[in-house]
Amino acid sequence: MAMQLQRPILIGGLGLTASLWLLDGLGASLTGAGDSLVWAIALGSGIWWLRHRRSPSSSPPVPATDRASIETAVQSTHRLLDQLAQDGEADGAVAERVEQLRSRLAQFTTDLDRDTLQIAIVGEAGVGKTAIADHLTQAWLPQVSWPQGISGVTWSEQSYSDLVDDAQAINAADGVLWVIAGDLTASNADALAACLTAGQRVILVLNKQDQYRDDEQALLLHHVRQRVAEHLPGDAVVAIAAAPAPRKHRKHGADGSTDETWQSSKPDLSALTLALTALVAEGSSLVSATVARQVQQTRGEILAELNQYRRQQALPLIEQAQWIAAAAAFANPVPSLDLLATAAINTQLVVDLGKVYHQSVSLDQAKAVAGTLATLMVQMGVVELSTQAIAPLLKSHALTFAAGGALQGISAAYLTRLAGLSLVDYFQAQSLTETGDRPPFSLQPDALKQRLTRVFQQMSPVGQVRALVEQSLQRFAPTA
Ligand SMILES: Nc1nc2c(ncn2[C@@H]2O[C@H](COP(=O)(O)OP(=O)(O)O)[C@@H](O)[C@H]2O)c(=O)[nH]1
Ligand SMILES: [Mg+2]
Repeated sequence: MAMQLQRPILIGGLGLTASLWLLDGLGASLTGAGDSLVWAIALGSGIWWLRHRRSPSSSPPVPATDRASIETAVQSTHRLLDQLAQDGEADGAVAERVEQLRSRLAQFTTDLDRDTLQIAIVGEAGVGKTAIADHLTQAWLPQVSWPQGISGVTWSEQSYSDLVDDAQAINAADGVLWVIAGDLTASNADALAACLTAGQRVILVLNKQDQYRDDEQALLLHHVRQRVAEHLPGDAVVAIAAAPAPRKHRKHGADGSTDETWQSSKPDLSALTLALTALVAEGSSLVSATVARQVQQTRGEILAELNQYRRQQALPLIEQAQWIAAAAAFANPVPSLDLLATAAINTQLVVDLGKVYHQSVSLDQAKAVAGTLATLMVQMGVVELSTQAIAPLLKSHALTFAAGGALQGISAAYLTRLAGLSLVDYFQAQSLTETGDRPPFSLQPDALKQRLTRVFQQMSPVGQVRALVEQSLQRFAPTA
């Protein structure tokens, strides 16, 4: 199979065909200097895609924390919730969830007047969380002078895995004591960074310092401070010993005998209490920052649920259109593959998907969207690339029916699905703005191209293409 590089090549697309060749052992047919360059690019783009896909999505900015901003955010989150309630009207589970989220939102407003600070003590098992809480309760709490509006502190001990399982619990804390007993592990560092970028106030506590020699202690503290310097000032990283182990003392007698005794060592939490006192002095502003974060997090949850719910409504529409396009191309193979792009994108699908996202798209607008999608697909070389991906999978299928029709039918299904999922992405971004308002539909070719590129990358892995081929063959292969 010779590769034709006539059209601008989409990054990731070559990765797709290359990985399919690899899988089906067709790479052997590639020879010559030109081809090895293609291979290098193909593999490179595939790797680029993998990396790109793994990079975390940019985190939202830390929200404003004054009362007025928080109340505005709560209002707009209620409006977003209205949309979820409206869409899921007929769905009991959605209605129940909406009520749950409503009462959570109402609670946030009351929470603004909370006068007890909540401090989470987070860390792996055995790092000394309980020892720290006990010591602070006994030795520090009684002598704190509380700022205005605050009258106490409650501790909550959180295991490290709570962070992953229950972000809400950690998010509810006004301050976090993040406890480690050695160097910061990679997974610990990731979770800590997530906590900090969410705007959480953290004191990083290096406990069990009695287990190190003085010079090691200094080195470790310096090292950890450097690692988190981007997020945390030096005085928010403290070294302590909450419950130091007893030390062995040897006394040498005049007669040459030795006498060993165990002496208890005093806990040293002075660096921690200093940092904690400074944190607590910030008073009620810590509480409002927490509420602002919680509102933002809830908003994100609602948005995700709304999008998921709408996607559930959209997918059957796409599948229906996909099989209609496939059946038509099976029965009547079009001569040029480029035409597939035009044939595959159904204007009715554009209108119907618009409805799911509360966007009223006129038939003329739908035609324009379909036309733009088709042009983009041809320009991006998606049509050839997908056909090149599908063809070898068909060959390996020892099926006797006409390969031409099958190839075009499956390509039509693939392209319709690609177009449909890109539209879902596009409508999703268009229909939800920060204020919760619904802007009228407008066609933005650049944004559409971005979505198309992304969805094409997502649909490229060989497993995905293979699944579609299997599904198509099951539907359309003549049964013996
Ligand atoms: N050597 C030493 N041991 C400590 C220190 N802090 C706590 N420990 C011990 O570590 C063990 C676990 O402590 P604990 O507070 O229960 O940890 P948690 O699981 O994080 O709550 C206990 O045996 C503590 O006595 C410390 O500073 N130095
Ligand atoms: Mg404990």
